[in-house]
This record gives sequence, structure tokens and C-alpha cells, in this order.
Amino acid sequence: MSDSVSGADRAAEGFRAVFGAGPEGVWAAPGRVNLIGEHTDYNDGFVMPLALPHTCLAAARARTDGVLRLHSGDASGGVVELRVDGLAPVAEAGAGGDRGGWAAYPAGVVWALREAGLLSGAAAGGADLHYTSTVPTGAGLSSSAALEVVTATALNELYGLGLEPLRIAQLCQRAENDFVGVPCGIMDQTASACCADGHALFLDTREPALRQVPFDLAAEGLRLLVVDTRVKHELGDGAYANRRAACEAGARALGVPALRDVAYERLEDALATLAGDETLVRRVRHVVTENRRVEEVIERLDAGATRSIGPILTAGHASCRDDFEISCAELDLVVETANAAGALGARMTGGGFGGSAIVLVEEADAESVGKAVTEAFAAAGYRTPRIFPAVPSAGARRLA
Ligand code: GAF
Repeated sequence: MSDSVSGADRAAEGFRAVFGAGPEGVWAAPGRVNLIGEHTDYNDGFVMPLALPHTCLAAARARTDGVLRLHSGDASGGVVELRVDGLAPVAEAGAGGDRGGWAAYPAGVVWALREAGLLSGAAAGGADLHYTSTVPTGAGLSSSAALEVVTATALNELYGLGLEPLRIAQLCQRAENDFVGVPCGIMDQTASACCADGHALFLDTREPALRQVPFDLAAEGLRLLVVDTRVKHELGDGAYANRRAACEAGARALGVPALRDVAYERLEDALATLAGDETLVRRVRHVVTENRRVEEVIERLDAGATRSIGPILTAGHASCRDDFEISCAELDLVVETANAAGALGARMTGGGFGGSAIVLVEEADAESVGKAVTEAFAAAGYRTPRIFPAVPSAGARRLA
């Protein structure tokens, strides 16, 4: 029995224990790492995530009385009971700084479905959902997006809505932006909804358009390590919104709809226009060069030159660190140590200010590089990092 099948059994069992009868089905949605393209998604730019084998599972059953009952096997606090017709964004509901806890994410998805006019008749009846997740939380690996996407995927089938995965991702982003109040882009939800086994996902966020790019590391004798630094710096939340605002200001100053519209070949001209505002210069330079790095990585992967993406990943890290200023000492230490120990390349992944880095290594070097990072963390007095391989895995799906 595979892990996901036994996981589905456990999720169904958990559902039965909480709600007293079996679920109609069990669904899964993964966390992600981003190979390249950081803070480009809200600039109409390019990203290239891949799904992890770690998933959030939802065992679910439709109801007919307009009630939503949510339970997590990973959180304390019991069943959260809400009325579908009473759902209101967390900020409006006055839940304050805590954003309403974990249940705000699935509740936000139901709200987004309702706001999109998708919940009428039987679909307005509510549901019982029990969750259990193996996606590390607070590690920048999109545990929240996995929770949103598994909820939407389950309800899509339970209610027969016929939504495509990309539409599911958009509704989940709406839930996070407008219900929970986090101004994220579309990358994480799209990765969780749309990724394919053995592939990285090239997403042009403007169209939006998707392309599955073969990324079979094992066949090439390579490994992509995830290094979860196990730190999350407090300034992360406000700083994300601050970076987004800076990008919007940069686009306005340059007279373009989004920084996507600044061609890499015209970057120097654009930066000259912004001269005098050094922070804006750095922010714009990151986004424009990062979009170019995504294109370069795809060119190399299409040419079968996977090893040669290593230096591009490391250059991406330098840009995140120096121009976008979203790295931190722990992430920098991973990148420096891994590269010095023989990695092909490394970079922070996700929003930044803590969370995880990725390291591309020859399979034969994976252990020694991981050991070097762990020892460097011990020497610096940091918490022991959690290191595991990122195996490109499937997006959201039904398990049972
Ligand atoms: C977070 C956000 F949720 C994404 O939308 C993206 O902006 C990412 O940070 C940075 O690339 O994961």
C-alpha cells in the first residue's frame, strides 16, 4: 500500500472519528518549492515551481443544511462550525491580527466560491471536512496554499462544479487575498493545483499560461535538496506587502502596467529613469533580472543541460539577498556552505525572511553537502536544519 493510500485511509478514519460516519472521498494537494522566479508572480512575470510529495489531505462529505464544519488533525481546538451564508472576510469579521487561525483558509475558499456565484442549490448546503497534512508549516513550502487547494478540489467534485485546476488556483488566491488578508501572488496555489509528477511548472502569470517542463532529476543522477532553516523572521509579513508596493511604485514610475513589461535589454535605461531612489532601483533590477533567469533556466532544461542551471540559481539568490533584500543569515549560510561543499547551485525559495532554501547537487554529493550545511548551522549556533529531497510530484488529485 503506498503512502498516499494509507494516508487516505488515515484521513478517512479521522473523518469518521470526528463526524461519526465515513466521508464521500479523500483528496490531496501538495506543498511546493520554487525552482526560480521569486517575487515575480505579482509583477505579471514568470515562475517555475514544482510540487513536493508532501500533501494536505481532506476527507470530505457534502451537507444540505448550509453548515460548514472544519476539523484539523494537526491543530488543537476541535471542530470549527460556520454558516456558508454568514462567511465574511477575516478583517471585516474583526478577527484582528491572528487572521482567524488555520480555518480561515478553507472558510475563505468557500467564501470565494460563493462570491463567484458558484454556490447555489445543493452546492450552498455546506460540507464536513477533516484535514491532515505532511507539508511542513512555517517553512515557506506553501502549506496554506495546499490547504486552500485541497478544499477547493474536494468541493469542486462534491458539488459537481466542473472547475479547471487553474480556475481553482485563482479562487484560492482570491480567498487568501480578500478573505484571509494576505497579499500573495498566484504561484503557490497554481503549483499546488496544476503541477505534474516528474515536472517543473513554467507559469507565465500574465496570460496565465502553463507549460509542464520535464524535470527528472533522478534519471540524471542529480538531487534537489530542500533545507528548511526552521526560522521565520517576524518582519516577513509586512515586508512582503512592502516589496509588492515597491514593485507597483516602480511600474508606475516607469509608466508600464507591471514590471513584466520592462524588457531585460532595456533594464539600464529603466534604472537610469529611477536613479535617485536606490531602493527602487534594486527592487526593479531584481524583478527584471529574475524574469530573465526563469527564461534562462527553461532554455537550459529544454536543451537537456540541467546541471548548468546551478549558477543561475545561485545568481538568483544573490539578487534576492542584495537587491530584493528578502534573505537572512540562515538562508545565506545554506547557500554559501552548500556551494563551498560542492553543490551545483543553491538559493532561497519562496517569500523569504526565513523558511527554506534549495540546493542542486550531484546525487553522490548529496550526503556530504547536507552534512556540511548541518555542521555550519551547529557552528553558528542555529537550530538543526531539516533537509530532504524535493522529488517533483503531482498536483491536487482525488485519492479515494
Ligand atoms: C509567497 C507568495 F505567496 C507567492 O505568491 C510568491 O510571491 C512568493 O512568496 C515569492 O516568489 O510564497
